[in-house]
Amino acid sequence: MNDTIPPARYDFAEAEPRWQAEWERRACFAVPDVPDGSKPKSYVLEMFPYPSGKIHMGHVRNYTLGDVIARHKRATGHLVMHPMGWDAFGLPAENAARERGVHPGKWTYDNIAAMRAELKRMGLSIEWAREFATCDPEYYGQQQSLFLDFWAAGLVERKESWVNWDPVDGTVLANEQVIDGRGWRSGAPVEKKSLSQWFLSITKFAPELLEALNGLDRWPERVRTMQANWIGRSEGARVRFPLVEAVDGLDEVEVFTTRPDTLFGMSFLAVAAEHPLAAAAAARSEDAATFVAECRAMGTSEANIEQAEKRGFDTGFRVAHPFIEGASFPVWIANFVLMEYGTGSLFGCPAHDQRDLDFARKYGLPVPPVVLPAGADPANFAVGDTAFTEDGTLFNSRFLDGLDVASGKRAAIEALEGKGAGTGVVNWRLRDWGVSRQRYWGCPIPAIHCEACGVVPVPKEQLPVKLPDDVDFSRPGNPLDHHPTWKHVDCPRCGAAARRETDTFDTFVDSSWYYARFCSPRADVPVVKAAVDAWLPVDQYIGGIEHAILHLLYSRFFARAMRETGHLSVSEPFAGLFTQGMVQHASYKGADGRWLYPEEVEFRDGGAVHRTTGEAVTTGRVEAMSKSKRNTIDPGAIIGRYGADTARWFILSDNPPERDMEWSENGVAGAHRFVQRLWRLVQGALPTLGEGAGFTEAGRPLRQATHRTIAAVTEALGSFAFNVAVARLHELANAVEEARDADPAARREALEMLARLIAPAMPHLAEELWSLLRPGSDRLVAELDWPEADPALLVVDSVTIAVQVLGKLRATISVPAGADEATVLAIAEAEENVQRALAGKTVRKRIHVPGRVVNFVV
Ligand code: ANZ
Ligand code: ZN
Repeated sequence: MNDTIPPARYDFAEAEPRWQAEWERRACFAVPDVPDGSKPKSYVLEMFPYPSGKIHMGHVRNYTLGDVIARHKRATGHLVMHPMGWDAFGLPAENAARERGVHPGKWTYDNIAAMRAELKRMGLSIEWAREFATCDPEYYGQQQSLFLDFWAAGLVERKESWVNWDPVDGTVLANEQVIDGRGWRSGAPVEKKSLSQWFLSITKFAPELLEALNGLDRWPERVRTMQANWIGRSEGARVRFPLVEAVDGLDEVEVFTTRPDTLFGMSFLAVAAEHPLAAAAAARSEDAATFVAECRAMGTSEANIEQAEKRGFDTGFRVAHPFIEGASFPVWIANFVLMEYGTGSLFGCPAHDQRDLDFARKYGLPVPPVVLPAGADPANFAVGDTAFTEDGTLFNSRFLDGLDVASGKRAAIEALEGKGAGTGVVNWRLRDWGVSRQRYWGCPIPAIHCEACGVVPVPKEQLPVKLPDDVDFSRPGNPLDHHPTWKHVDCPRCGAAARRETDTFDTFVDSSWYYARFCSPRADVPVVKAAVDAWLPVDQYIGGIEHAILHLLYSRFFARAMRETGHLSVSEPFAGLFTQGMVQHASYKGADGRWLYPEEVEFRDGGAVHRTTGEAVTTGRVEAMSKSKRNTIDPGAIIGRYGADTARWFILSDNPPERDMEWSENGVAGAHRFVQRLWRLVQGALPTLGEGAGFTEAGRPLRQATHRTIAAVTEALGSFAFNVAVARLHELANAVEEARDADPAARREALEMLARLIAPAMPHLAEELWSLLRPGSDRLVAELDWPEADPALLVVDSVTIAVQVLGKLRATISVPAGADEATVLAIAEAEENVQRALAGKTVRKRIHVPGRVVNFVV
C-alpha cells in the first residue's frame, strides 16, 4: 500500500521549468550547422522580436504558432532548425538614453535578458545556442563585410536625396516621425533637405522580384499582391514637351505617362517642387519661391502627399504639344507631383484622371474629354466631378479616333517614336533603398571620406567598425557626428587624415539577412556556404502582416544580392509564409476619460466598474491590444497564474491563426480547466491501466475515436487549422471519459495518444502525462515520432463485402460504407488471398455489386 496522497491538482509551476531543463539537458532541439542529409530538413522561423523590454500577446501568439509547427515537424522525422534572436538596433534605445540617461546598449541588453527569460518560460522548442542580437559586433561586423561585398559588386550607390529635416532637433526624421508636417518631438514644421545618402540598388532586381512572386505558392495571395503593387510595374511612355521659350538653358520637359492615348486631352503640365523648372520659377518670382518652400515643408512620404490638399502655382512658362501644332499649355508647380517618380513631372488630363480633375476644377483649367464611354454621345459628352477612367472609344484625338484605350496607347507611342517626341517605356514604382540614418544606435556604414581619394571602403581586416561606447546624448543630432575622436581616422588608401562615415544603417538592413546568419551564427564570415546551402530557404516563416511589404521585400532583395556576391545559392529566403492575426481585447475608459487596464476593471451586476473606486467604466470596442489604449494583458502574469501550456492552448483554440482573436478571461480559465482535467483523467485512470489482455471488441469504439483523432489532428496541424486540432482533442478527452467499459489497453492507448497529440501545443503537460503513463520510458515525448493512425480503425461504418475469383469466395473485406467502386476494387484486389488466386492471370472483368460482392473474372 502506498499512503502518499497524490496532489489533487497539476502543479504546472513546478513541472514546466523541470521539463524545460530536461529538454535543455538532452539538447532536444539542437541541430548541426551542416547536417549529414539523413533526414529531411525543416527551417521554422518566427519574425524575431524587437527587445522593447517585455513580451506581449502578439509575441505569444507568433511564437506559439511557430513552436507547434516546429514540434510537429520534428516528430514527423524532420531535422528542425528553430532559432531565436533580437532585432536590437533602433530608435527606442536612443530615446531611452535621452530620456533616462541609460546607455542604449545597456538598455537593449537588459531588455533582451528580461525577454529571453519570458520566452524561455513559454517552453518554446528553440535552439538557444544560435541566439544573437543584431547589435552584437560579431553580427553587425559581418553585416559590414556583406555591405563591402555588395559595394564591390556594384549594388551600392551614393545619391543626393530628400530627407525630412527637423530644424529644432537638428536631425533627420523618418517618415513615421513626421506627424501632420511636424517633428514628433520638437513639434517644429519639418523641412525637406537634400543630403548625400547611401543606397542599395534594389531596383536592379525589380523585374526579378516581381516575377518570382508567382513561384511563392506558399505565401498568402494578399502579401504577393501588396508586394507586386509596391514594385509597381507600369507600362507607358516618356513624352518630351518643347518649352515655348527656353528657361535657363532648358528647352523641353520630359514627362512619364501611363496614358499616352489621352495626349489630346491635355490641359496643363505639372512639375514637382524640386524640379529644375520650379527652381527657375522660384528664382524669378517671390510667390513661386514661397510656394516651393511650402511644398518642402510637407513630409516626403507618399502618404503625406496623398492626404494633403492639392495645390499648385502657375509658373507662366508654357510648353508646346507634340501633335497639336500651334497649341501651348501652362506649366504649373503642383504639390502632388513626386520628384522621385518617373521624371518628376506629368501632363495633366483632367477628363480621365481624378487627381488632375480636382486640380483643374480648383484652378479653372479646361477639361477636354477624349475617351468616350460606350453609348455616350460624342456631341455632348462632358465630365462633371468624376473623371472617366475606364475603357471607351477615343475621340477628339485625330489619328487615334475610334481606337480603344489599349490600341490608342500603342498607336500614340508609335507616333511619338516616329516623330522623335517620345518612347514607350516601362516604369517602376520601386525606388532604390536609402539605408543612411543619422543615428547612433545602428550598424556603422563602413566607409571613410578622404579629401583626396573620395569615398573609400573600410578594409575588411579593420572590421568591425564598432560603435564608440562613450557617447553624449545631451546634444541634439547624431552623437557619432559630434563624438570628439571616433570619426577622425586615416584614409586607408593614402594615409591622409580622413573622416569616418557617421551614418548608420536603416535597421531593416539588420533584419534582411538574419535568417541566413542563424545557419552559422558564430562564423567569422557572414555565412558559411555549406550551412546556408543545407538550411535555406526557411521552410516556414511566421509573422505579422505589417511586414508584408518592406521587411519581406528587403529580405528577398538581400537574398539576391547575397546570391550575386557568392554567399547564397537560393534567391528566395522564405519558401512558406504565414501571417497571423492580431490579439484583441476590449478597451475600457474611466469616468475621467482615461484608458484603463483590464485588471483595473471589475464586472458587478453586469456593469463594468473601476476595481478600487467603484466608478462606472465605459466598455469600448474589442480591438488590437495596444499600449495607448491600455487594453493589454501581460503574458508574464498569465503564465504565472495559469502556466505556459494554458496560455498556448488558449491562443490556439480561439480562432484560425490567420484571423484576429479575442483574448478573454473566460477563455483562458477554460483552457486551464482542460489542462487540469487531462491531468486528473490520467491520474484517475492509472490504477486501471494494468497491462491487460490486450485489445478486445469492447474497446473498438474508443480505439476508433483515438485513431480518427490522430488522423484529424495530423491533418489539422499540416494545414494551420490549429483550432480544429484543439477541438478534436477535446472530443477525444470526452470519449475517454465516457468509454468506461473499454478495455484497459484501449484506454491506455487513448490516453497515451492524447498526451502525444497535445505535445506541440502543450509540451510540458504532454511530458508530465507521458511520464505518468510510461514511468520507465527513456524517451521524452519531444523525442518520439508522431503517432500514425491505423487505417483499419479509420473506416467509418464499414460494410463487409465478399470477394470472389471466378465465383469462388477468396476473402471478405471491410470497406467504408458508400466507398466508390475504384476504392472497393482496390481494397479487394490488395487482399493476400485474392492476389494469390489472381497470380499469373489476366483479369478480364470486375463485377461489383455494391455492399455485397466483388467478383474477378479471369
Ligand atoms: C497622363 C495621364 C492621363 C495619366 C490620364 C493618368 C491618367 P502609375 O500608374 O502609378 O505609374 N505621374 C507621372 N509622374 C508622376 C509623378 N512624378 N508624381 C505624381 N504623378 C505622376 O501612375 C502614372 C501616372 O501618374 C502618369 O500617367 C501621370 O499621369 C502620373 F488619363 O499621365 B498620367
Ligand atoms: Zn585618401
